[in-house]
Amino acid sequence: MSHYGVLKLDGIWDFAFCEDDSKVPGIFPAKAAVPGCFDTTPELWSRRGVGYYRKPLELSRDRRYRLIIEGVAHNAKVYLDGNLLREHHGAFTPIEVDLPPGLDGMHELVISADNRFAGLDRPLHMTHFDWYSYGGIIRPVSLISWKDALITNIFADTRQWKSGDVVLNLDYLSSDEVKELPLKLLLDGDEIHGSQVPSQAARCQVTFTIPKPKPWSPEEPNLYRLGIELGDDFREVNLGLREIRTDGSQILLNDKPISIRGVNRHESHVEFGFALPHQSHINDIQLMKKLNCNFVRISHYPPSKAFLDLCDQLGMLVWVEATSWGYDEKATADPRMLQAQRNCITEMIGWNSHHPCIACWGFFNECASESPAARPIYEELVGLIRRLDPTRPVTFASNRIYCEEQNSPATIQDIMFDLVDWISINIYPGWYSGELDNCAEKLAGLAKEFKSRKLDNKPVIISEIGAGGIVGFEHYTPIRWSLEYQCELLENTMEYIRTEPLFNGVCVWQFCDIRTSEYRWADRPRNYNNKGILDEYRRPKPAFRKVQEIFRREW
Ligand code: ADA
Repeated sequence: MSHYGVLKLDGIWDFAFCEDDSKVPGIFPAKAAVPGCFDTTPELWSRRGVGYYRKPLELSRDRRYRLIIEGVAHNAKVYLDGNLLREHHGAFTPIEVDLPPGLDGMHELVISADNRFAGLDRPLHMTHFDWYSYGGIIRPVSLISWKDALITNIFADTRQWKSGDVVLNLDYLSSDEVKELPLKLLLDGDEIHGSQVPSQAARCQVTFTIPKPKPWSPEEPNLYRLGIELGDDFREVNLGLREIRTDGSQILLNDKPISIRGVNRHESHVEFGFALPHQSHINDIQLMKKLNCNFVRISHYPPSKAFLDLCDQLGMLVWVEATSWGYDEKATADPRMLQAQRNCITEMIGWNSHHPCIACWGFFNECASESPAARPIYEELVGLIRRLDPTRPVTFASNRIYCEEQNSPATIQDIMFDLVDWISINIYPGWYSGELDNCAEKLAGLAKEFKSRKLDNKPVIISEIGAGGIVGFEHYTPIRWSLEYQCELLENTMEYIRTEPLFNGVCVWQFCDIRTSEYRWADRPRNYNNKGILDEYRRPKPAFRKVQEIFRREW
């Protein structure tokens, strides 16, 4: 996606680290990478505090400027010449800042990245989350300059994929001086539409038809390059013709039932924290392809644009979810939470919805979905997601379902399943409780309970299942934490899921080992979540081959 007049600001910035954010430092004695995580560097390893990043900007009085910072972990403040322009909470959605008009010459941009915890005052960044919350400017930064028009959002509805009819919605800004803006659309370089749109409307809708349409799917990721020229702005995005919907108990992609063969992936790397280089995104997708996956769930926050662009291009369906993890009833119902979730969802959908690879929107991973008090919040957030994007299914991963306990039947306590398009279950039979040799039986108890409660009238997927396996720990009998145990548990559970008609697929927990929160040392050896089928450097464990082989079977 490119604008005319984009200046990429990535590279090496001046840097200063402070314990708090009481004042912007006068001296920047160090250097830091943008994108990057300051707390993965040897000097600031694991430090919590505020990283200040400085960069000179050259501005011209006859242009307007929008700064796009694609992600700052976790609280950001943006200053120009010492004046605070914007604060933002939440690491994984972009911060868009319009610079004051009329500025000329050299100016000083400072962005602070604060990785300290503040309880529910910063609900998208909490100590109990099961991942390490790195700090820094974690995603690219660019400065867009414009005069007549600036395209701010693009959303293509391709539900009429068969006929090739596309409904394109554009949001834009424009200068007061122009009344009408010329709009031109290019498909793979050829002009397919030309019109004038009123400049003050800030929004327009255009329909066009693609001749001899070729649908997009993970197996055949046919893409068109859609160029949009509005006034003096130009953007190019991936356009893929596809529809994903549910019908009864099936998930349909372009009218064909699909089974989900997926993994859960954190956008995290032992060396780079959240700031993965493009190479790492490509490697991860290639590894998923080798695993015979058609789906990846991005746990538990929106991914970077670079990753989604690659999933569009290489063919991978993606579950994108708003930042959340295991909030209890009190936290779920807190007004600060609601506001933070609204912002995160709005930014997540506005920024990402044009990607054909996105299969569904998720929210509230393992939160209080058994609680009547939380019901209005679930309703509001589902409503918001559907308003912002009526074209994609909505789901959340629930763990308010139990089947693992010894000698007790499966129980379903979740009361929110009616709100979503498909039901997603996180469950760990044979790991947190239960045994290796009865984990399939436990899942069978769960399937029975779903059917008897008539919850089988919509699709059901297992959104997480897995076991820890520590590299180097091999044992002649499969005992917990051994690589053999991990392999056998995945074989037993996945084979059951594959053959039980209730289930529409599975996402293995998880793609690779990740460093976890410093507060989770007691139940997480090495301070890692070790359930990866690859280790944190993406070296395969025996479970990788096992999953690869199971996903090769018929689903
Ligand atoms: C949960 C959670 C994951 C991870 C997993 C585990 O299901 O959604 O983020 O913490 O448990 O490893 O226990």
